[in-house]
Amino acid sequence: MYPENIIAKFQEQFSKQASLVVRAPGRINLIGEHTDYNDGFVLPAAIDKAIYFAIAPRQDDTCNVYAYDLESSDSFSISDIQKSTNSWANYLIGVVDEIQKAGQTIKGFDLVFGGDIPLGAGVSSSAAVETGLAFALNEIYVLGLATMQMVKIGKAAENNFVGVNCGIMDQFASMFGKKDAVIRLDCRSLDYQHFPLSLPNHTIILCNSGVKHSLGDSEYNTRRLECEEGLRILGGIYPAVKSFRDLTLTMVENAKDSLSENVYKRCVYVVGEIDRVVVACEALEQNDLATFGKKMYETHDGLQHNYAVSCEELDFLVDETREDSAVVGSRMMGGGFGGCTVNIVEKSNAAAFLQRIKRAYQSKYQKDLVTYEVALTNGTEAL
Ligand code: GAF
Repeated sequence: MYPENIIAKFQEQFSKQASLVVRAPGRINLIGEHTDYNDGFVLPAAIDKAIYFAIAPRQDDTCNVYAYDLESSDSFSISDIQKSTNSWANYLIGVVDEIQKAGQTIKGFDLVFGGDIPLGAGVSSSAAVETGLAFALNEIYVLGLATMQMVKIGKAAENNFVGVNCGIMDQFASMFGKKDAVIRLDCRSLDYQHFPLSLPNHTIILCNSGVKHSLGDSEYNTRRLECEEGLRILGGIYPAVKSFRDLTLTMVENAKDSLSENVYKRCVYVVGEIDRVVVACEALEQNDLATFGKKMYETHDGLQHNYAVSCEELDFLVDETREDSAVVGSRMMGGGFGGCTVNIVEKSNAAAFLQRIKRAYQSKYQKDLVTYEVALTNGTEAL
């Protein structure tokens, strides 16, 4: 049971006690997909699935790290930062690198980490690893980093060391999560607001397609480049446009002939999605779940047809909910090409929904559908 197993493993591995235990949660995102790196809005929340860290400082430059769930260890020096052949270790090494690049002085550490965030399921296990280590190093070496700085260090580790050009949402949600609340983040100004999410009659269920396409990371980076190209061309046509936030669908439509078909579709999606988050948040404030759910379906349709980051299994899972009156909204979540759908489902009908969708998935793909009912929790914290 986490984190006791992590703490015990630390003792066994290093024959001493950990000086700090940290919990860094995964995240869901209710709406606002692929908008974070396009200056848009997102609506994520930290969840009750997390990576736990047992850590102690060392006097020398050595970092001994052990991945509990993978039963794999690695070792590196803070004074000789290089990529590891263990891909999991690169999330940690990247954080150490970015902390040092930020001008902070640290020494080595001993670390055991692991948790119950499903890997490759689009619930940000990697961001949790990054923010958790940034938080832990900030504590044990009393660095005095602001919370947003730690978020940026985690993101920079992923961008510069791991090589995924992600936006800020995942690290932000893992760090800034709050119990029973979603967070509306303006990714341009980094202003944010916690929205209490009280769903007395509904529950949030993730359906894990179990699919992880290896092309996901490279396609993610390609989408970013397509968006940059779109913005560059549209900025040339409309000189006042500095960001996707300055565009309307009519403006994109009127410039259609200047854009390649793919770039046009990406721009239509992004401009539409930024607007959807605004409307969905207003609906949430008015307890208008029906409108919120409708926006979730529109997001999925956009991700499937215009942004082209869905896959057959995710489309199947969403389509299965469309005629189910117990489901308010459903869509693929996260970067795409696999992972989970997020569903808002009536509590009283949740069991029947789960039984039906699991049976349908099994019969279509001969695969067990793993599902999670999630609760919204605080962000990264010392235990
Ligand atoms: C991944 C990225 F890490 C996020 O920054 C975000 O872009 C998301 O995909 C899509 O909304 O989780």
